[in-house]
Amino acid sequence: ATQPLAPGAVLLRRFARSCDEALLAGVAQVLAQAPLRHLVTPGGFRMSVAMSNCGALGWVSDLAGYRYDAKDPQSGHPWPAMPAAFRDLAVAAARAGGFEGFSPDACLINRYEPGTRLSLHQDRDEGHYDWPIVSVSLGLPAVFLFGGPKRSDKAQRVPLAHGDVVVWGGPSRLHYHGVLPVKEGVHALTGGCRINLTFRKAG
Ligand code: MD5
Ligand code: FE
Repeated sequence: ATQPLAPGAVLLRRFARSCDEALLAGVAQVLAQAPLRHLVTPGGFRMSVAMSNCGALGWVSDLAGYRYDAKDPQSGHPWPAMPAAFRDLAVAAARAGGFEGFSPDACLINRYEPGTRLSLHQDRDEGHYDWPIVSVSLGLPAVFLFGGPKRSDKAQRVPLAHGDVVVWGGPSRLHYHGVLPVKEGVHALTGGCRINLTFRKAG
C-alpha cells in the first residue's frame, strides 16, 4: 500500500520484502570490504549508529565536518560498488513515489543496535535537493520522527517495519527527522538489529 506522509513523501509499506534476502546479501558483501564504524560528529560526539557506504560517494563525518567522499577514509580505497539489487530497488521505489529516472550515486548503510537512536537533523550535505532520498528499513522495527522545516516543528511518529521503504522528495526532503531508540528484539534475517539503507544523488 502507498501512504502519503507529506507533499512529496510516500511510505511504501513492505515494498522491499520480496528482495530482502538479496539486499542483506548485498549488505554483507559491502561490509566485508568497508566495515561498519562509529563516526565522530564535528562536535566530537561518537555516533551511536554504526555506518558504512557503497556507490561512487559515501557520507562521512569527522572533526572537520560532514561531507561526501569517493574514498573510505578508513582504508583509503574507493567505496564498494553499489550492488545491483540495491540500485534496482531504489530506482523502482523512486518510480513508485513519482520520481522517474532516479540514479543514486550514494548508499549509506546505517546499523541500529538496541538503544541506538538518531537525533533530529536535516540532510543537507548533498549537492542538490531535486532528487528524493529513498530509505529502506530492514530487521527490527523502529519509530521514525518526521518533523517539519524547523527544528521546533512538532514531529509525527511513524512506525517503520522490515521491508518498509520511504521516498522523501519534494518539500519534505529538507524536513527535520530522527529515529527513537530501537527496542531489544530478534529478527529472523538481521538478528538483534535494524539496518537502514539510504539512497541519494549526492554528486
Ligand atoms: C534512518 N536515516 O532511518 C534514516 C532514514 C540519515 C537518516 O536520517 O540521515 O541517514 S532517511 C530519512 C529521511 C531522509 C530525508 C528526509 C527525511 C527523512 N525527512 O524529511 O523526514 O536511518
Ligand atoms: Fe537523515
